[in-house]
Amino acid sequence: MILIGDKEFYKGINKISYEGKKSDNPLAYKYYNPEKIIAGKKMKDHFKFAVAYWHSFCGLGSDPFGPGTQEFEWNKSGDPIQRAKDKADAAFEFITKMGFNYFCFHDVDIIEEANTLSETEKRLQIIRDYIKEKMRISGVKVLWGTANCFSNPIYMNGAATNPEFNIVARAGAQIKVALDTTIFLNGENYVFWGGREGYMSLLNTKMGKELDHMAQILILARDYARSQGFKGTFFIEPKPMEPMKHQYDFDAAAAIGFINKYGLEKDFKLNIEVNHATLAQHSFEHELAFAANSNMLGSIDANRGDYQNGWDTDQFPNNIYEITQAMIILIKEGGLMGGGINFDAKLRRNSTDNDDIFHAHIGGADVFARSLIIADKIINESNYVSILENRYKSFDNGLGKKFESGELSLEDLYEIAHKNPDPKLISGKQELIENLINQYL
Ligand code: XUL
Ligand code: CO
Repeated sequence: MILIGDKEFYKGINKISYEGKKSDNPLAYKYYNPEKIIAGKKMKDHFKFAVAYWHSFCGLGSDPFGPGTQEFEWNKSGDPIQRAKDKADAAFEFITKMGFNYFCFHDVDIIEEANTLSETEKRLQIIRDYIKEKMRISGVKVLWGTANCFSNPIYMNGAATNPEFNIVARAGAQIKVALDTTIFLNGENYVFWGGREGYMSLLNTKMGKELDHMAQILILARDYARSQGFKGTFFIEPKPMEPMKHQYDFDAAAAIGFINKYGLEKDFKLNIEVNHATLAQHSFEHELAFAANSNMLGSIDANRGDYQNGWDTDQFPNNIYEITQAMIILIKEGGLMGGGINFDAKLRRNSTDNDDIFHAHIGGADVFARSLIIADKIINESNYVSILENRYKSFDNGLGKKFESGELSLEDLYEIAHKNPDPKLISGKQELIENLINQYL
């Protein structure tokens, strides 16, 4: 098997390389230089950029008002197995032309679901062999795998949280096969996004029971995967709504509360997605900081939302201000715990040329690279870190330090407050810091 055979899908597009910011070649990286070292690590190791199989090779661009607009060459065969192989050919051609090392997939992205569970499993066993060989030749790896337990109409009332046991069992079966597939492909991590794990109306919902069931499925999945030798991390991907009105993994705070309540904290971290954060009325950096503070910053689904509407538009990232703030957190945290940057983003419905998907990913990679460089400068060359440290310096020694280490009682605070009846008001310097960040953009 050769990687790009007679069927070259992205004709006329060569491997994308780094040409620097003076280049006017739209099919070149201006900032993403995989081997360049920033903050002690190669760029490619900071990011571990991954292509999302579902958006880039499956999604045809349909919306509630009309069908898809993409005409993928790899969708033409009448045989589902051949279609899946052609799709894998296109995927590996694209990923290697981008110079990326990873992809992420749902079970039903790499092969179309058949009419029965067992037929789908048979199909998966064929395509996983085919994909594994392509991985071997190209060196491309799986950042994470997952089960799509939300598209099939059988999950309309939920998967793990379905009120009917037989459907919960079906979700369990599907997750088992998705884990088998991920492990077979040496997947580094495994994701749970609970698209239908939530409810439309509380009137027909026993919330506590559903949460217990969701945890039970995660426990079973973890124990099974570990028994099969899986060493990677499990990620929960929070999202507040869409498709359900209320989703249980609303945001990082809710997911962390859930993980801790059910004792899953050793095996589970978070996969934070930009547009999910903004749907939850948070900023991306808020969600990253919240996850990081609980030692749960596992991975990132990179995209962006739209400031003028309230749904998951999954646009490619292009907001340098937003991503710079994220990169400040990433550098300070020393990176992601096992994960990487997965472009969970899709082209607009009217972006239908062969090269559009390249422009989209080049732009995304360059925004992350440029933001990383800026964040590193802000941390090392500006006085940003010292301004922040200085704000909390009253806890570095003396009574503040004693408070932090639990040596003061509430009565002690009472005494201290009475000895200092007039504490100084200290400016937060927000505008100064905002200007400082802008100076480096
Ligand atoms: C949905 C979403 C999913 C997950 C994987 O909004 O982000 O694609 O990333 O199921
Ligand atoms: Co996602």
